[in-house]
Amino acid sequence: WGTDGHFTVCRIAQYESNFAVLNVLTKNAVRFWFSDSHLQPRLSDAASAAVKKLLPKSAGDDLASLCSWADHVKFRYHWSSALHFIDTPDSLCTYQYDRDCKDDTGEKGRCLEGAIRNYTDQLLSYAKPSQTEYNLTEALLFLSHFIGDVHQPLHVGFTSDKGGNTIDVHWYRRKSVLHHVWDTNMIETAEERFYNEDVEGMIDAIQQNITSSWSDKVTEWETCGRNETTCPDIYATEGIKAACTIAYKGVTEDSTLDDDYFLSRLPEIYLRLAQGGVRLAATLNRIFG
Ligand code: DCM
Ligand code: DCM
Ligand code: DCM
Ligand code: ZN
Ligand code: ZN
Repeated sequence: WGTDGHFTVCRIAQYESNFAVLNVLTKNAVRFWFSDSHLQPRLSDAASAAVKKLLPKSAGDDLASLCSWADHVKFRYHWSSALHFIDTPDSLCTYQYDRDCKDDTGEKGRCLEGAIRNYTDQLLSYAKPSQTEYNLTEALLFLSHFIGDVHQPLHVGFTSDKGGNTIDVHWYRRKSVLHHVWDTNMIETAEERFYNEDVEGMIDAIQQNITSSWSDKVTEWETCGRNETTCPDIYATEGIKAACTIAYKGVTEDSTLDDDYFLSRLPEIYLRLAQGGVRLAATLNRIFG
């Protein structure tokens, strides 16, 4: 995702409604009156406290403000650029860790799933700080970013087109590539058309969906297997399926993508941003217990 996609995923994960803030202020009195589930924050008290403790002061307790940090350090930390995606075999539309999770030199585990597992493990050492050799602030920022990226369908795309990066298209009248359409163009066009150019309006709309039409699915999104802290294999498998049936579908070199494509694919963008936010929160809750 581009900046606004990552911003949205982290904002959904760290969502604190005004009522939730009021809850903390007045403890249980208000909690009793406004106990509807959609007014509850998604992070547990322990996870919320850990996130605030790990964030640098400059972030003002706002995880979303640093959700794109991992993209800004790709050059400083050159080794990290291979961790933002997974390449799967052309046209197969499946993902297998053993087969696919490697970088372009063939080194195993160097992909999105490996990165999510690695930074999840690092953060599990938060409980015993004297023993940890890791920078847990960076681990939190990497994990929050990568759980976002694994929900961008074309970050689990085909190998030969680099997840749609080599597929030239027109986004309305502007030149783009299919990957960028999904990272950025569709989100920005939605903000311009429906939300007065404001990412917050789009986030509100997605939050509304989570608590209404998707409310019966949220528990399933949050669930991992027994004893699992996070489930990047599930998220990546969903990603390549959505890439095949929705993102790549009907697109060829030099396609013009406009209202037909935008309006039919936008619901998938909202769904994946919602799942990313809900699962980031669920993962952090399991990590910080
Ligand atoms: N922000 C963002 N995208 C926007 C608007 C805001 O990423 N379209 C981020 C930038 C700041 C934070 O939200 O980190 C607060 O923004 P503001 O000062 O505009 O409220
Ligand atoms: N940001 C954004 N859109 C905006 C303002 C900010 O995407 N309108 C992003 C850029 C930075 C992050 O938010 O990566 C932090 O912004 P700030 O420095 O405003 O806190
Ligand atoms: N990307 C991808 N699959 C690849 C290569 C890159 O999904 N095989 C992603 C990472 C960035 C974007 O595409 O979000 C552009 O990558 P880069 O800046 O490395 O060209
Ligand atoms: Zn991308
Ligand atoms: Zn990324």
